[in-house]
Amino acid sequence: MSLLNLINNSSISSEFKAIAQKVVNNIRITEDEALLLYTKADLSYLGALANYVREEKHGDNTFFNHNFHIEPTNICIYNCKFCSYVRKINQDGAWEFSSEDILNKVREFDGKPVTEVHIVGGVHPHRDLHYYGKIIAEIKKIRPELHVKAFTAVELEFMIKKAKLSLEEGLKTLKEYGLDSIPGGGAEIFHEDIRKELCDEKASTDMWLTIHEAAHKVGIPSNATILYGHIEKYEHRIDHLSRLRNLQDKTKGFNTFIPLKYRKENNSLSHIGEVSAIEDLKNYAISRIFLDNFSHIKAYWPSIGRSTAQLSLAYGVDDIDGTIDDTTKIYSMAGAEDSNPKMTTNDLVNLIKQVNRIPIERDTLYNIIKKYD
Ligand code: V47
Ligand code: SF4
Repeated sequence: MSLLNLINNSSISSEFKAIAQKVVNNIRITEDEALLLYTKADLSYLGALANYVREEKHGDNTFFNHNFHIEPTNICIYNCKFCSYVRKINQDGAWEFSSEDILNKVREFDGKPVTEVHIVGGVHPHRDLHYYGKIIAEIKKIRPELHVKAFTAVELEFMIKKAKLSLEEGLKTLKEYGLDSIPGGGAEIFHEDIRKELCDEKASTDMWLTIHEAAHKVGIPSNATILYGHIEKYEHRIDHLSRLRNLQDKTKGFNTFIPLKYRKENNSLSHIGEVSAIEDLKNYAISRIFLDNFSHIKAYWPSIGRSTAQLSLAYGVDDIDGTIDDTTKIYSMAGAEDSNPKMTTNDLVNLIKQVNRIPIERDTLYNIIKKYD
């Protein structure tokens, strides 16, 4: 259904017509309206509205990149309840790669057309900013043009503090070592009541937002995430979106928003189960409608599976991340569909073309590398 039909459709209530009217007129929706969307709107209505916003911003263009992940360690001082990945030093299943192991992982991609390395891991008690900074500098020597997107705000807070620098000094120093951007992890849920329940020990909401604001100030762009589908309520998701929308108004430093569905295997929240694919689509759509100042909404396919990622392209999503090349364990350990997440360029292009969208290979900052039409 087109958006105009939707607005004129007599079976749609006046409150939903008013929201659609606002979206068409480029007027931002309120938190109360977002709550109405979460609690009362049909999925078909949400899809039409989110797709309108997506097509106004990007037409049929659908982005992906050639990337790989390095997870230097799963040793972490924290104990987030949703985490399936964390281990303590000497515990079974713990790993830590040496600097040389990490550099060898980069060398494995010699001659392959990757444009980005995504580096995140646990918060290791003995590693500071200079340890990781020097590794980034070595990566840049091996492959100067490779974009280094590294370290969640949670890792950054710890490594900067350990090096006894202020946030701004720490971020500037990492930039000098070669850090190009910051991924969106560690955001989880900003609402303090829920954050306290899930991950009380690690960087607070204010710290996460302060680090991203400071990064934007020193010229380091970043991403943002939400971890949804566990103990939070819709009000908490809206509060999260609202805090991100406010910061983006201030800095314009976020590239993309990535909703991450809670996956239940091998962690201490397993008993609560997972939300449905319908809930995933609804959440993508409302994120797209609410975050009017974010250019991109990304469905990270290793976290939700290829089918839902493909469906999400009709619910506001315009980006499905990258080839990954079987280099991340965060989601396979938490029970996601792909135990060895990896897609070839052909797989990604076909997945996008099958739903009549135009695949675009991008770099991390959304410069177009190749259009597959
Ligand atoms: O912060 C951990 C999440 C995040 C589980 O910026 C879980 O481009 C679901 O942030 N179920 C790290 N999620 C991954 C991340 C990310 C991924 C892809 C792209 C980008 C980007 C960022 O993973 C953590 C946490 O929110 N996570 N455990 C779990 N059981
Ligand atoms: Fe550590 Fe990150 Fe797992 Fe939390 S989510 S325990 S910070 S690795």
